Amino acid sequence: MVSFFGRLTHLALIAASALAGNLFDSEVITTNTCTKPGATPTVVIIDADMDDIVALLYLFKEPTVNVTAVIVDGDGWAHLEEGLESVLRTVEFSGMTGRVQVGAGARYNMVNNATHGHVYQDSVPDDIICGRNDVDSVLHLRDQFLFRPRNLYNSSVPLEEGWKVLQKHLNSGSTQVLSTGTFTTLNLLRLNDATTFDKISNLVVMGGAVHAPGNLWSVPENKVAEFNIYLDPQAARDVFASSAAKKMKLVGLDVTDKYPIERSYLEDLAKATAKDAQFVSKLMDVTEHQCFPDRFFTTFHFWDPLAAGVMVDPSLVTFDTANMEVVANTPINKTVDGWTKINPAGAAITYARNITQDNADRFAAHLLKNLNSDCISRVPITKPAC
Ligand SMILES: [Ca+2]
Repeated sequence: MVSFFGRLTHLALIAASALAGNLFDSEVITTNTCTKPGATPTVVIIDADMDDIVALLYLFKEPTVNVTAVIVDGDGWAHLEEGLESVLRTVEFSGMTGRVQVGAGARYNMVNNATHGHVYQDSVPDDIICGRNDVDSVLHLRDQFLFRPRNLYNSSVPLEEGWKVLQKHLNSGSTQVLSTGTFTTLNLLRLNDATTFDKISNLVVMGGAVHAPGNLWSVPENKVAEFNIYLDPQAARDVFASSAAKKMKLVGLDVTDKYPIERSYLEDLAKATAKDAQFVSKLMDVTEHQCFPDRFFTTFHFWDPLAAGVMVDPSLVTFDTANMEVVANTPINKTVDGWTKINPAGAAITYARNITQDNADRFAAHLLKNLNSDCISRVPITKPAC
């Protein structure tokens, strides 16, 4: 455990690199005209890590996607209430307040729900630099979304339960789902209302490692699992084996590992004029220098934004299909649980197998184009003189 003094040191270190100033020096009226008629209504399920926020900023400016709801699960990289606060602010920052419903997903995965334990969820360290406590506030950059810190979660009406929000939106026509967090909310809907769950027409998931090695750096005995699957492997196992299997496209480490971020890209982000791009530029600056010093370009990837990009344009990647299962043992077996394992007895799952450099460049350009689009206007509120 890190001492309180150590914790302060972490915060100071991160805050020191975030002294680039606020994005706004006054209150603003934000108007989003990005979504075009005919855009596909879509529900997004996230765990409010920093790349989830980048994916949301990208999608809120994507003309072909109409995000109607965002559900935050609290068994991933941010605590539930803090993740919800981050998303509520991101929605406001993007001018989507009143157009996007935010749902309060699960606090615990399927194993921990009854006991309030920490099995699997303890793979996300709380108290290290850029651990859960820092992700909670989007690496302490959240208060720069707007001039003043807000407290939207505590001041808003109670949020509806995540799986019920998913249920409602599937029943009102939003049948495309992007999942960039755990599988808990998806599985809760499957358990509570299989008929509505079956209405999902396109499920794009950032998750899994079919041929690539896993990425559980905090669980060194496990070399095969990817975080989103490992954090609730029982839920993932059951969704993979369900009616959703034939509608699912996995965008996992097999392709995200092949899409490195380049220095020149960060330089282009830093030169961008839209506030959204400037925010992501600051976020990447902190991520590079505080979270992954000396190894950012080999370790950090735009995992969730790429999955969002593949939902927008599936031609970015080549797909393959394999029969697979998600390994989830009782009692748990940390060395293999969460593995998206090829198994002839498993369901046929479509997964992104490869991405060419040309297509990686094409997505990088599209991500920057969206983030730097001027389709969100922010007009300062002029206050009457006293
Ligand atoms: Ca995520």
